[in-house]
Amino acid sequence: MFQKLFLSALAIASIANAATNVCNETSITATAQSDLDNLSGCTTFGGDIILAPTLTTATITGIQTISGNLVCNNNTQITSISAPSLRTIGGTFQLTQLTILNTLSFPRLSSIGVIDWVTLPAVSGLSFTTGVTSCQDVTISDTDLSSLTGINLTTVSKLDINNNVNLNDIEMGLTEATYQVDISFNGKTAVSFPYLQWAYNLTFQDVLSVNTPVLSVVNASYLLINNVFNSFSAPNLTTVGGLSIDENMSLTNISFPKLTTIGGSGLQVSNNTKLTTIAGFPNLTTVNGAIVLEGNFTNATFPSLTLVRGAVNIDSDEDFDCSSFNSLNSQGGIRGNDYKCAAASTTTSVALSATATALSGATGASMTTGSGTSSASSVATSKSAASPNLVVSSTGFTLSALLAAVFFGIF
Ligand SMILES: *[C@@H]1O[C@H](CO)[C@@H](O)[C@H](O)[C@H]1NC(C)=O
Ligand SMILES: *[C@@H]1O[C@H](CO)[C@@H](O)[C@H](O)[C@H]1NC(C)=O
Ligand SMILES: *[C@@H]1O[C@H](CO)[C@@H](O)[C@H](O)[C@H]1NC(C)=O
Ligand SMILES: *[C@@H]1O[C@H](CO)[C@@H](O)[C@H](O)[C@H]1NC(C)=O
Ligand SMILES: *[C@@H]1O[C@H](CO)[C@@H](O)[C@H](O)[C@H]1NC(C)=O
Ligand SMILES: *[C@@H]1O[C@H](CO)[C@@H](O)[C@H](O)[C@H]1NC(C)=O
Ligand SMILES: *[C@@H]1O[C@H](CO)[C@@H](O)[C@H](O)[C@H]1NC(C)=O
Ligand SMILES: *[C@@H]1O[C@H](CO)[C@@H](O)[C@H](O)[C@H]1NC(C)=O
Ligand SMILES: *[C@@H]1O[C@H](CO)[C@@H](O)[C@H](O)[C@H]1NC(C)=O
Ligand SMILES: *[C@@H]1O[C@H](CO)[C@@H](O)[C@H](O)[C@H]1NC(C)=O
Ligand SMILES: CC(=O)N[C@H]1CO[C@H](CO)[C@@H](O)[C@@H]1O
Repeated sequence: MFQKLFLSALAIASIANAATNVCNETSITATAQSDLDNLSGCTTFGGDIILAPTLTTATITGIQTISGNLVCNNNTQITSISAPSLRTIGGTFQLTQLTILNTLSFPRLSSIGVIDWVTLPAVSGLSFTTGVTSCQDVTISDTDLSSLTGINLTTVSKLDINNNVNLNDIEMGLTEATYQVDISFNGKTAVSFPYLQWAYNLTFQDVLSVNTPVLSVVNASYLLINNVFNSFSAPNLTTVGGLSIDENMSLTNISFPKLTTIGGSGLQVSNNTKLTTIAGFPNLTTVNGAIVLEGNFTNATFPSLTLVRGAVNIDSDEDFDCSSFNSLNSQGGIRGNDYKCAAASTTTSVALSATATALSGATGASMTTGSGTSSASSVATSKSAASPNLVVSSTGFTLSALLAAVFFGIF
């Protein structure tokens, strides 16, 4: 009786020990389901699990934590990956080039180090019942997902969601994004981050709508390019490092009611075909970089703007009255090296090097001069002729050269 118990205890100890050994491998490559079954006694697997291209399905039973990575790459025959008890992947959950994978079943998974999913064209939904609430770095590209239901993060470093052509809805409880959010080239996606307070860098391209009601700071740049919305509002945004609103063909209305400061990357509003009035910046006082405005606009009003530390380049294909910018310039409010305002009927072009020098107290900068002549199609305005440094030019330099040199260098 005692001997029997003793032997059982030994047997249990030796099984536990064997389990511990296999559980502490730094990496296992599973070429068949039986290789995964070997690990079913491990509550925690200490290393990486790599699913080989020979697998057609994979089920990871028993394991609650994978300390390392879970990887499946370049497998053209796997249809399903599931892990009924898995809660945590400490490293990277990497899935790339899995052409017929259609089932990802991770009902208890809640925490992942990094999500890196690229080219999963048959993955149209996630069976993540509990839902992932912790992940610092997410890349999801080229999947068939229509929503990110099952992934709802409160903080993230990087969120890069691109080329998911059926993705029409992204909603997350994000409060801060410490490095980058880039939502580009998906389906016509409605993006909603109702709790997002700040983001280091934000890019939205090809999206249907953006809802960020409490966003107050974008530290670096905020890019809105090629989107489908006809109206855009950032109701609580006070500070942005740079703001670029380009080629949103349907856009008629923008609203940044609390925006007071734009940083060194400046402001660009370009080629938004239907944006005939550039308004919506009632409180913008300071731009620490350049301003570039291009397109079919007749008005551009910045009632509080007093200081632009970079250049100002305005190019309208319509009748546009440069006078408010001319007076900002003549009052010394434009500190960059160049000021140009060109419209269908008006061109004002000023090299400000000397002015900037005078204002900053520096020496040695030379004043750039234009050709000094007016062509038939461009009439020099006289509103800012009071400035002693004003040089009127119609052909002295091209806007594109200025853009390339002055603006894109900064962005
Ligand atoms: C396996 O890892 C666990 C936890 O890290 C540790 O307690 C145990 O001693 C390790 N066992 C072996 C055989 O390395
Ligand atoms: C799983 O166990 C079998 C039998 O013990 C062994 O042959 C195989 O190598 C193991 N697989 C792995 C990945 O360790
Ligand atoms: C997938 O396979 C291609 C071609 O065989 C190879 O170039 C690529 O590095 C592989 N990718 C991964 C992630 O293993
Ligand atoms: C995401 O999480 C937030 C809380 O962080 C919650 O309010 C929201 O309902 C969740 N959204 C979804 C779609 O589960
Ligand atoms: C911001 O994101 C854009 C692309 O989304 C990138 O090109 C740029 O380098 C980022 N800027 C910073 C300051 O991180
Ligand atoms: C970005 O802005 C937020 C909010 O003001 C601030 O808490 C954070 O430290 C800033 N991050 C960087 C890298 O500047
Ligand atoms: C503009 O700024 C002023 C002063 O900071 C503030 O009182 C006002 O409420 C702001 N306007 C809006 C629309 O936020
Ligand atoms: C705006 O359109 C003009 C004329 O087509 C082009 O030269 C310029 O590069 C465009 N700007 C941007 C930012 O796309
Ligand atoms: C200005 O509008 C015309 C048509 O009205 C369009 O062809 C042109 O592309 C527009 N220019 C810009 C920069 O959007
Ligand atoms: C746009 O400009 C025209 C002509 O300068 C002016 O009559 C009109 O009031 C302006 N509209 C806005 C919204 O500023
Ligand atoms: C609805 C709409 O007009 N969307 C346009 C936004 O801008 C891009 C190009 O800049 C167009 O391709 C879209 O059609």
